[in-house]
Amino acid sequence: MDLPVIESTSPQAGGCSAGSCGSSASQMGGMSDEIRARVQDHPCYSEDAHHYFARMHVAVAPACNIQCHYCNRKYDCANESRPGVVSELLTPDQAVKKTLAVAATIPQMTVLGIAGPGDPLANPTRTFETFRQLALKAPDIKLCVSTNGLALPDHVEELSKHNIDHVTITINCVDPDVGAKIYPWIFWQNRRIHGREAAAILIQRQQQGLEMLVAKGILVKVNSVLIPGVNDEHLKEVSKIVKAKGAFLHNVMPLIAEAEHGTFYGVMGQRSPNPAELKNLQDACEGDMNMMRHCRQCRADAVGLLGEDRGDEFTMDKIEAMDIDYEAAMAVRAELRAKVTAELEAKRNKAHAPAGLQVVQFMPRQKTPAGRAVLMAVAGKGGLVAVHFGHAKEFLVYEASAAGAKFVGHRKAEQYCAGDETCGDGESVLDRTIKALDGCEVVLCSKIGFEPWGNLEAAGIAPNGEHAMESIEDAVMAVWNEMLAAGKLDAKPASNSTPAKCA
Ligand code: CLF
Ligand code: SF4
Repeated sequence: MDLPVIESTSPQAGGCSAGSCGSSASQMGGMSDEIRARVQDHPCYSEDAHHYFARMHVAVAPACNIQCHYCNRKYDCANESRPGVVSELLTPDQAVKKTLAVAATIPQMTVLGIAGPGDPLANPTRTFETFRQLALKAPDIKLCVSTNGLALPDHVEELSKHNIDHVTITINCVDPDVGAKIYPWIFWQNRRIHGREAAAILIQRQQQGLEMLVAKGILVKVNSVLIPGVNDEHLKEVSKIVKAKGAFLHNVMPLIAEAEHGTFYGVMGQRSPNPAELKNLQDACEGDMNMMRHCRQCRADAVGLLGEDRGDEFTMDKIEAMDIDYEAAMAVRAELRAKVTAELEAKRNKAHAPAGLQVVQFMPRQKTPAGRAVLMAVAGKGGLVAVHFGHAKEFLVYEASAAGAKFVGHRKAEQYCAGDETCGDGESVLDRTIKALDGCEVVLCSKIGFEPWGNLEAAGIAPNGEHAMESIEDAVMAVWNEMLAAGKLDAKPASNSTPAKCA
């Protein structure tokens, strides 16, 4: 079978009601009240929400109907996860019990997703039995699913019946020649199909599924894995096409390829993109599409806020011993939702206040030059500068400029205070953290020790502990305004190896 290459028709057309902007405030500001209500407590669909609300995944879907070169069956689905074995494969009954237990313990948990470890729609009986039970027993939890799309057109009707409002499709290409370099085979209509023909079928099914979901009014997020030299340039075209067809959000994620994972790409030495390459591509796609930049490439059994996995607290043996009062948990969750909704509304109103009201806080009083953009890393939690440098497992990266503070990604780190072991090549945990912050000129944290302070300065990164417990965006802009006033933003950064724009 030879299916045609899909071409972009009208990049600006389509049903996505949101404006094209990656920053959280404008993302939320550009959408209708109806859409806002549907995403404002979903941590993946709303950047604001991910500071407040948690998601969990239940690993009920072991099989897959395709092979991706970045996947090893022993590891979680790379569509929605970082590599790492799924601790426990669950039956639908166990998954429901686990969901109720987590919801009773973590009132911020508002979304239940099925994202592997294989493809949820290649395991429809297990997936839909889980959703069916949860729709009855936990009606206040949003249901979410992630799929490679091959079986999607066969299940759109069923998805809509279970009130599943959010679907993610992983679309890495719209050209079968590119697809043949990513997917060695698919299993479709009872036969294994290889190469370009396989990729063409997969692409056609993904696009058909996307159109069908949009026609049903289901919010579709598209995930794409950025594979340098394979689909990097091509993803701009993917972004235009999925936007034109009505996808709500595009999430470009970096390929994770390590030889020890045993994946084809890992073994063949296919490299992963660096943070600058990822950001540049996200920026290039942003003109046409809402971009998600806060994805943490979760495990298929992740539990908790994005970037904070609490899965170990909810193994089946621990759950069996729990006393679950779900009704009480529902009441607590409803209260929390109302509180956070009010907080987000206030934040949004502040972001969209008339320019004159914002000048004092955000905008420099000088006319021109406005000062260059600066990347700042923040050890943050819950939207605040709240984490000790040595305790940070990740840093949130913001781009500060005259236009405001824009979240552009995150960098993983090891906890420096958990023990500064030096590995074989003489590199310490602190060295690796500093390397991970490449391109950032400032680090904001609640506290920092003497040694890391000195090492960061030596690397050309200014440590800053003066804004502890302040709102991240306010703190970032305060530091940027200080740099502007001190004349530090006229020239290029002094010694840090990568320029501020990550390019
Ligand atoms: Fe899970 Fe995915 Fe639903 Fe979110 S994750 S099924 S949409 S509830 Fe979120 Fe995790 Fe990124 Fe996925 S941060 S990997 S985008
Ligand atoms: Fe692996 Fe997911 Fe690809 Fe299937 S769709 S091969 S589980 S990454």
